[in-house]
Amino acid sequence: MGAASMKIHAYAILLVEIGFCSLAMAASSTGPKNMSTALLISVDQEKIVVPADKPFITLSGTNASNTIITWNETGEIYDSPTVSILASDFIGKNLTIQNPFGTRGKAVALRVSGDRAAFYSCRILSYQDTLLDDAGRHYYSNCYIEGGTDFICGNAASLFENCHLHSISEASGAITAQHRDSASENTGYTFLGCNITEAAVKKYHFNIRVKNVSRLCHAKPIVTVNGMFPGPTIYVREGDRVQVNVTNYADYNMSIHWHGLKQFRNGWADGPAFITQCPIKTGHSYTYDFNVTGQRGTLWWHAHIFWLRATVYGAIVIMPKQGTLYPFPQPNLEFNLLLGEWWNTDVEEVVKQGNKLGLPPKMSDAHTINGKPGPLFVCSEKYTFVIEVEPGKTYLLRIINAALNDELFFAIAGHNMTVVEIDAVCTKPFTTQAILIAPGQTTNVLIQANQAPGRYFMAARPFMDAPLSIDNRTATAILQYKGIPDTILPILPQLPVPNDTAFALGYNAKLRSLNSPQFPANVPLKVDRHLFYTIGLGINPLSNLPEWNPTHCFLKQHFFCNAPNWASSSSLFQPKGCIYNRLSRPPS
Ligand SMILES: *[C@@H]1O[C@H](CO)[C@@H](O)[C@H](O)[C@H]1NC(C)=O
Ligand SMILES: *[C@@H]1O[C@H](CO)[C@@H](O)[C@H](O)[C@H]1NC(C)=O
Ligand SMILES: *[C@@H]1O[C@H](CO)[C@@H](O)[C@H](O)[C@H]1NC(C)=O
Ligand SMILES: *[C@@H]1O[C@H](CO)[C@@H](O)[C@H](O)[C@H]1NC(C)=O
Ligand SMILES: *[C@@H]1O[C@H](CO)[C@@H](O)[C@H](O)[C@H]1NC(C)=O
Ligand SMILES: *[C@@H]1O[C@H](CO)[C@@H](O)[C@H](O)[C@H]1NC(C)=O
Ligand SMILES: *[C@@H]1O[C@H](CO)[C@@H](O)[C@H](O)[C@H]1NC(C)=O
Ligand SMILES: *[C@@H]1O[C@H](CO)[C@@H](O)[C@H](O)[C@H]1NC(C)=O
Ligand SMILES: *[C@@H]1O[C@H](CO)[C@@H](O)[C@H](O)[C@H]1NC(C)=O
Ligand SMILES: *[C@@H]1O[C@H](CO)[C@@H](O)[C@H](O)[C@H]1NC(C)=O
Ligand SMILES: *[C@@H]1O[C@H](CO)[C@@H](O)[C@H](O)[C@H]1NC(C)=O
Ligand SMILES: CC(=O)N[C@H]1CO[C@H](CO)[C@@H](O)[C@@H]1O
Repeated sequence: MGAASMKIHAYAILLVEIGFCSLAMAASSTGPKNMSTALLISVDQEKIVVPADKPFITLSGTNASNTIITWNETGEIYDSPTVSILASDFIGKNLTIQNPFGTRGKAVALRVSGDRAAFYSCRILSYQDTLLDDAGRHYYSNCYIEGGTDFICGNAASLFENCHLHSISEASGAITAQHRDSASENTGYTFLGCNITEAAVKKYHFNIRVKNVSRLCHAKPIVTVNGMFPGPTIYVREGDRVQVNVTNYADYNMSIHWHGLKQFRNGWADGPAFITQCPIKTGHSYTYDFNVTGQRGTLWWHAHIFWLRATVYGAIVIMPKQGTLYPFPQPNLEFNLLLGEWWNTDVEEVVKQGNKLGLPPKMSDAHTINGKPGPLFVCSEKYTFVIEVEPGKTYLLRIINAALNDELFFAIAGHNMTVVEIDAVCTKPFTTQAILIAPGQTTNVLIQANQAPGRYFMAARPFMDAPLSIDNRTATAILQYKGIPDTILPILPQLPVPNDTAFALGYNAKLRSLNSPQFPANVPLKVDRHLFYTIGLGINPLSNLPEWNPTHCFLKQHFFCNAPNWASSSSLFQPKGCIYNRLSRPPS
């Protein structure tokens, strides 16, 4: 029978024989008018339509696991359904209805457009627009509905009771897309006692592309992932497997590092170019494949070659395992805040220039919050990042320091923060007016929208207590209470002064792992072997090493000292008798 679609022509006892394509329909003209129960055993390669003039039909399988109606088609939502119910008073029982087309387009499995339809113990499977719950009043009981995006859509008025909604989204696809036009329409979806679960394999596509971006009145081409700056967020759950297919369309060879993620016996997915892998050449792809094991919280990813991480970075959000709550008050909503740095000129040129002179690279032209410097900078007002909050609610901010070099203070005017997690490790919560965050570090804080509704600046500025010039201007974003007009001037927070060493030490001293029964700090207590390392950092000219012979300071280059012979603690910057190894030789 193949491509033919099957219409139900009469009140019928529908007898579907076991086996492919053999479909016998016994019309029962003598059967009771309102009762038409089909015993459906298996339908493969058939589309089923119950037309509008055939109400009171029941399709019933013995067991949804082996009563499968399947049809593979993509296209407009009214064309592709495997099963279309246009009649009223339809009942479906113990059926699997699926459209296996996959991820690349709309593919409806079940369309329900008749009034008073009910489905019991059914499985409805596809990816996009799985269940077109189109029009009428419907009831779904104990059904399993699977899809990737908008997988329950339409404008019906439906009750889903004790159903299981399973997302197989490859990124962050919506479960429902109810599309009533106005709030006065009496349609909508109600979910009662339903579960939501998601696939354990999360797939992402990262396309490395060059894009022109403008900040501080300067436009320049930057390297991005999927044209986004910052790049896309990786959402996973603890225990998930992640596959990120990185395809490089830029003129740089490239690799991506999953910062802070534990790669147990899986070094080839870690990302540092020339260390665990060859960089991905222009025009090539590489799929990073890793499991998220024993970690939950915020981490991030970034390019791991040259200085491309200046623009190639994004957040990794690891949710706790299904059914597990955060070990702190559940936030109403959460936001990612990625702190970064912007140079008006090409970042690779900045590094090359610095190396040529034996100097640290030229300082950045601005710090940024989610790629934006904020309205205290030229040409930046309309690009400011804003989060909208509602009074009385709790928010989780996932703060990531993606700046290349600077430790940053961060604060929100009028609002305290409760630190609950650092680098995907839960901490003993403490409240603070400002945080300090090192490059590469992440910090999760809770905030309460408990102040007079208004607009408040969130601000970041470096901490630097050595006599070095740094980009010390303040990047800002705005925390805005709902309904407050954009014309209200925000209030700036009081950040610690740039050389506030006391604040920095005091803040770091407060960091303690949560160490609860649920999130224990599993520190090995038995030491097998003691190792003693010292690390020195030289800022003085080293005349005995002529190959470098720098006349300026060395800070920001790395020197390891493997024969410790410190004269005294006061000579912190003058380790004597050491052998220096330059770790990060700049690309020549
Ligand atoms: C058929 O169903 C309709 C609507 O529920 C009802 O009014 C009618 O009495 C039923 N007829 C029979 C024969 O059951
Ligand atoms: C349904 O069918 C599946 C697969 O054949 C079988 O494993 C399961 O036990 C059946 N369930 C019931 C309740 O018969
Ligand atoms: C569905 O059809 C598409 C072509 O339209 C094909 O690429 C795909 O492999 C088919 N999927 C299955 C599961 O048959
Ligand atoms: C929801 O999940 C719980 C716990 O995993 C399970 O006991 C329950 O049967 C599930 N309910 C549905 C409707 O899937
Ligand atoms: C960026 O802008 C320059 C000059 O306007 C243009 O030549 C170039 O093609 C643009 N690049 C991209 C990737 O859009
Ligand atoms: C990764 O994506 C590229 C470009 O879309 C594709 O050619 C390649 O087959 C993909 N690799 C894998 C392993 O899916
Ligand atoms: C990329 O790597 C290849 C060899 O692996 C090299 O030939 C090429 O010059 C590199 N491209 C850039 C832009 O560095
Ligand atoms: C991830 O876990 C799955 C399931 O346990 C396993 O099959 C796979 O090999 C693991 N992958 C890696 C990269 O460890
Ligand atoms: C913030 O914390 C400080 C110190 O604990 C406290 O004095 C202040 O009242 C708090 N402010 C708000 C808005 O909760
Ligand atoms: C910021 O740095 C400049 C020099 O780069 C210095 O003149 C200025 O005083 C600094 N501002 C603050 C607040 O430290
Ligand atoms: C911090 O900087 C200010 C000037 O910017 C200076 O007056 C003060 O002495 C510095 N404090 C410390 C502890 O270095
Ligand atoms: C085998 C199976 O899943 N049977 C189900 C058929 O549907 C009824 C509800 O209508 C369930 O109670 C059965 O468990």
